[in-house]
Amino acid sequence: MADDLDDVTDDETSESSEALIAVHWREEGYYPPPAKFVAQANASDPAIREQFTEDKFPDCFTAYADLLTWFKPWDTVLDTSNAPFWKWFVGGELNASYNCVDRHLADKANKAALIWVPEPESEAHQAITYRELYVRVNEFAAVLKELGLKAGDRITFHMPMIPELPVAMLAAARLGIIHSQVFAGFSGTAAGHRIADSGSTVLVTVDGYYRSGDLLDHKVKADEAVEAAAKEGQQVDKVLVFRRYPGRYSAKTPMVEGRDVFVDDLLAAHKGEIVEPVALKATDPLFLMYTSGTTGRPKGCQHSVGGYMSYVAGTSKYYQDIHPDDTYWCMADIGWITGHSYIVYGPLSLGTTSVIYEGTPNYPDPARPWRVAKQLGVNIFHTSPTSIRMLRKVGPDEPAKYDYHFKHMTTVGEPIEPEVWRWYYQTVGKGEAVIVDTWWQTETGGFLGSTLPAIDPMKPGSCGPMALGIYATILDEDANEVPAGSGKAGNICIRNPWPGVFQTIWGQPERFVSTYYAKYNKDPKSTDWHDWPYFAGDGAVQAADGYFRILGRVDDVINVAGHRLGTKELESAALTVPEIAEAAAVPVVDDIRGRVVEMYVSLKPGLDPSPEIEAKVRDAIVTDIGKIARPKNIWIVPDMPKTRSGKIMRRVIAATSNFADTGDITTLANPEVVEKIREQVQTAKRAKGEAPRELSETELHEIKSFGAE
Ligand code: 6R9
Repeated sequence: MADDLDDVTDDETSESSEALIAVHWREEGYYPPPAKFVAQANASDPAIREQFTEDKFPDCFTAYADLLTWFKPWDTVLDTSNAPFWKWFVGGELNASYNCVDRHLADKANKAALIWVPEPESEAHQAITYRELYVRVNEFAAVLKELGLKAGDRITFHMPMIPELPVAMLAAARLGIIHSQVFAGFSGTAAGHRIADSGSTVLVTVDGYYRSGDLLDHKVKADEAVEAAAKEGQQVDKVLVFRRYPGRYSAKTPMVEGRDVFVDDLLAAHKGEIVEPVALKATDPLFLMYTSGTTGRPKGCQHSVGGYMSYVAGTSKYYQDIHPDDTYWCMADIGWITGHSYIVYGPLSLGTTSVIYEGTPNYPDPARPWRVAKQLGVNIFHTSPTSIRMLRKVGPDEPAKYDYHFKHMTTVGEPIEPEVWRWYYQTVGKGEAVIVDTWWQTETGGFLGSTLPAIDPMKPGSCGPMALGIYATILDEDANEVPAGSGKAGNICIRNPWPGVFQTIWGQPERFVSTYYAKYNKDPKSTDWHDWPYFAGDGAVQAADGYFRILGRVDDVINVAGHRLGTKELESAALTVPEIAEAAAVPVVDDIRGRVVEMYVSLKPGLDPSPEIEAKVRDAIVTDIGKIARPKNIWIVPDMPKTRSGKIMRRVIAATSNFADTGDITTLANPEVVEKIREQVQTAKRAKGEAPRELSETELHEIKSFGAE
């Protein structure tokens, strides 16, 4: 990626032209949206597109901003004067918490805002009305205020899928405190890095939560997080601990005197307290969401109050087709951007009922989601290809046994195979539900590519056209446009700013520009948005019908079950093991999780490979990042294949792990090592029954060009 261009050698530049490959895939047939869906849809008139054509940009997006309640209207829709740090709705003032909670009290006070489904089926679900949400958000805001937190301060949450998480988010948002929620499955150390990067002095956590039938001790991770943050010079003064069962401590890890406090104890002093929502500038930050990139340091993507809220409200209305009377269930985790935008801020801003599920989809059996759907009357369902593949594998016939009816379903996070799409459509959706395959990113705040559900026909495997007001293009390495219907792939870019786009990388503005905008910008001084295409870091092809098909990352990021892991993060974790001299992470195609990680490591001189060293590497990765990053295999190899300039050729080992052709290796400094590694790895994999099925054209392309740029 652009921020690594300095050390690109000749070997790499010649390979990057591989981004421009011919992609042949079978053209899939179209599926029209069901008539019943069309009849009730928020957007059913194709004329809506005309309101968002390029000549109406940027004013077209006021239609999204108008879905919110503003304390003060904006003067300028889009200010480009400090390009590419776009400012939306300048002069406007609003509050996200007010928009998601207070404004619904007039007509929806007794309607459920959230329905929380605990993982144990013996525990009843809990409906939280908009009035109750109002009370809880205000009380927790009072706690935050008492701690001295104010607008512009940062606070880190390391919380699982319990209602206290959206309550805490909305309480922070009420005061303008910038929240940074770290996925609960990430390790304490990973949370600690993010605490340090954001400069948070308060960590909010919970004693325990259920995952696959176990009540996990989560508090232990807070201790690790505080320690990791301290190592980076960031002191955490307070750890606020919610209790999974109020009044009863569910963790084994002791509370730290003076630092750790139970939230239910603190709340007692603030019963019924009201904290007025702060009128924030539209351009003030709402939250940070960390994601992985090409370097080891995670990127804190900073999202704005006004632009972000407008964009998630607008896309929730037109693309999720949310009406206030719907029961909407997004099975993603709030620890990811999908949960922020499409469990919390989008749905609640529209006053709907949003379901939150604590546990794993297949607990205690793969029919759980369908029982929940039936019991709660869910009619909009949102999940990832990984979950769909898993439910299809372990319970292909379960949906038919349950009387639920979805009108709308979403898939997000990774490309979905047409076969898997068809099972989702026919079996989960019973042929009654429309599907949107939404392509977007942590950075983009909301959907970029998707069909308009009542207007555009669906095509399995393609996300469809770009969303309203998003003008995309596919560029080759020389910034030439790759035409639709050419069958060629390139880098997908968005030519224009949109309200949901992140404002910067927290504390790394240069990286923001170099990673996302420098690649195709020809005039760094320009304040004309036309000069700043947004480089998404995904490969894509556009068919003759205008539909986009996303092929996957073009950078060193591995998408495991829809979650981005940076190779550098994985490798630096492995390198914390004293025996390790070099480490390289590569993706391996996996039928359920899309991709999984395999690590290659070489040892310091004089050391011999051993299962203990392997275990140390595995533990280091789980400790530093979390279980999600646990490598499928760790290969201790005699040497890494390298270029003459000494760079590890990840594409060669990626090909080896995937039983693909290693391609041209004559330019390597040590070509002889390739055969040795192949013999070692593939023999061991065959013995474990891990030889993969034949790879598709696009999978092959990703593997063979992995780490090329
Ligand atoms: C929302 C989210 C972003 C990366 C993105 C792309 C992949 C997401 C996709 C998809 C194909 C889709 N991706 N949605 N690929 N089809 N519908 O997932 O954000 O975690 O930041 O990941 O995920 O590669 O660049 P994030």
